[in-house]
This record gives sequence, structure tokens and C-alpha cells, in this order.
Amino acid sequence: MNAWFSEAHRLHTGLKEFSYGQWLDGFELPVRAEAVRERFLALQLGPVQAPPDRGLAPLARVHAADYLDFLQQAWPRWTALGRRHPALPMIWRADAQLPHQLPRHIDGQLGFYSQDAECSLVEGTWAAVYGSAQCALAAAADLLAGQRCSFAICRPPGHHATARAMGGFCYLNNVAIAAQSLRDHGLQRVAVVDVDYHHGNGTQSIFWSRGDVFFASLHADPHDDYPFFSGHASETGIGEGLGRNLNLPLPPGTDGAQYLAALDRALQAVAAFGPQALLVSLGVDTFERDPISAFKLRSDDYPQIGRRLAALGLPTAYVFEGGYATEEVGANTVGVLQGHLAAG
Ligand code: SP5
Ligand code: ZN
Repeated sequence: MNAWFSEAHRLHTGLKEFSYGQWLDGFELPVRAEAVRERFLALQLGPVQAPPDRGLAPLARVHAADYLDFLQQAWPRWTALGRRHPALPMIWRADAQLPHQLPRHIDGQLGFYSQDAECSLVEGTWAAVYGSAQCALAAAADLLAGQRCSFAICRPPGHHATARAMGGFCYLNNVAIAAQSLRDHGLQRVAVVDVDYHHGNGTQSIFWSRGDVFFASLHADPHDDYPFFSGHASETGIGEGLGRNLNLPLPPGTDGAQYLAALDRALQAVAAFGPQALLVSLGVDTFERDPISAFKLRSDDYPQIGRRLAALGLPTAYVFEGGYATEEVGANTVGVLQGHLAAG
């Protein structure tokens, strides 16, 4: 299978994370994508290539034009104030339901376009997130060209990003951009399965009222963990999207057996939807030694995930999301692909 990788991800670096009152070294590090790439190459699963540039138009099918402008201009506007450290929001709207005007000042705009304080912007952030989205588009294009399986080594990740807000280390929603691209190239029904430890709140919100993209997510119960304000089982979509959003929140300590049982439930619902292609938000922060997570999956559980996903028998694109145990992130992520290939 093809893997898609953009060197520009390395420019998104030098970040600290403000975590509940503490400045910590970042968890979402360049070494994550490098480790995944190295493992894919070491196992000779296929070529790793730079994605073609499909431009901004496919990104603008998912994200608001003003948000894309903001992402491109934030760093120059921030440095114009004499600041050289990474840009980070400080003020948010407490109630997003109210109508709010976009403020003029960059500090106000940072809050306007953010969900939380987990997305710093540096000089190379736009190039990195743009390249990451192009990787997802290249994997989608592989499916349109008749490939059965493809892998986008996206970094930064994407599934927390909404149409007009960054959050949780995510700026552009890579998997949503890929799903929309499949729709725009004629596929009628697309499924997204999100196996990252965290709820894919951005993907859920983008497809919330749509009947053409089914979203299923397995994740930490939002009572216990990020993103806290979405991911409950009661969230099933609205309008045409009603019944096309499936959340399976799981408790702290969830192990491989519990996880795979929940995955089987999700995949039954996906099969009943009858999609023409499958996109997988592939996070491996479910791992027992992940530094920010509380599930207990072991390395030999990951091929089982791939096996089950492959059993749907659909053209499948894997889109890399989270996974912060830098020693094992390569083996665990590529382990899912190995399981998929062994089944198919
Ligand atoms: C794509 C993805 O996996 N995003 C994850 C966002 C997680 N946000 C919560 C991070 C909280 C980090 N706190 C670290 C405390 C370590 N003891
Ligand atoms: Zn995650």
C-alpha cells in the first residue's frame, strides 16, 4: 500500500503545552510521524511518498474561508507585535451559542478560532497542517484510483478540528477533508471510524447534520477525559444526520478485549449503513503506556483492530491521529496496517 508523508510536518515544532497550570514539553512531537514512517519502511509495506499539491479548494470544502485565512496569517500578525514565542490563545467565548463578532486583534482572533489551549502556532505551522491535509487527500485519491488500502501519515493530527476551530493538537480535519473529497468525486456514502483514544469531536461536528457520512467513534468517556463536552452515546446526529453518528464511550482501564467488543458493535453499524469507502482516524493513544491516556491496549491488540476493519471488505484509507508513546507509536500504528493486510 502507499503511504503519504509531508516533510513539512517537521516545521511544526518547538511547542510547549500549557496543561492545567503547568508548562510541559509538548506531547505531539515530530518524532511521532518519523517513527511511523520508519516502521512502515522497515516492514516494506510499500513506498512512502510526498503528496501532490491539490491546493486549498478541497480544504475549503470542510473549513470556513475566514478560518483558513486566520491560520495562514496568524504567525505574521503575532510576530508583528514583536512576539517570537509560539502563539497561544488566552481568552475564549464561554458560550459558543451566542452570536459573537470576530474581534480585530490577533489575541481575540486566537480565542475565536480555538477550542482550548492545546494548539500553538509557530512559523511553520501552516506549512505543516497544509501538508498533513494533502497527505489525507492523496490517500483518498488512492481509493478513487482503485487501491484497496492507503495510509496518510498525517502530522499534525486532525480529528478535533471543527469547520472553524482548532483544538487538541488539531488544526485542519484531515479525515473530514478526505471524506468530503470522496463525496466530491462521486461516492455517495462514506464511513469514518475513529479509533483514537479521544472522541473525534471535530469530525462529529462537521458531519453532524449530514446523512452521507456515517461517523463512529470509540473513545474515553467524556465524563473522564478530553474533549469533555462531546462524545456521549446520546449524541446521534440531527436532521438527515440523525442515526448516522455513533459514539461508544469507554471507561478508564479499558483493555483489548473490551475494546475489540466495542469495535465489533461499531463495525456492525457501519456495515448496516452500506458505505462505498471507509476512512479510519487511526490514533494509538489507547496504548497502555501512552503518557496522556488511560486505556490498557497492548501492542498485539493493534493488528486485531486492523483485521476487523479489513473484514468490512471496503476500500480503506488510514489517517494517522494521536499516539504519544514515542517508543511504540510506530509499531502500534503500523501494527494496525499489518493486521489489515493479513486479513485482506
Ligand atoms: C489528536 C489527539 O490525540 N489529541 C489529543 C488531545 C489531548 N488533550 C489533552 C491533553 C492533556 C495533557 N495532559 C497531560 C498530563 C500528563 N500527566
Ligand atoms: Zn487522541
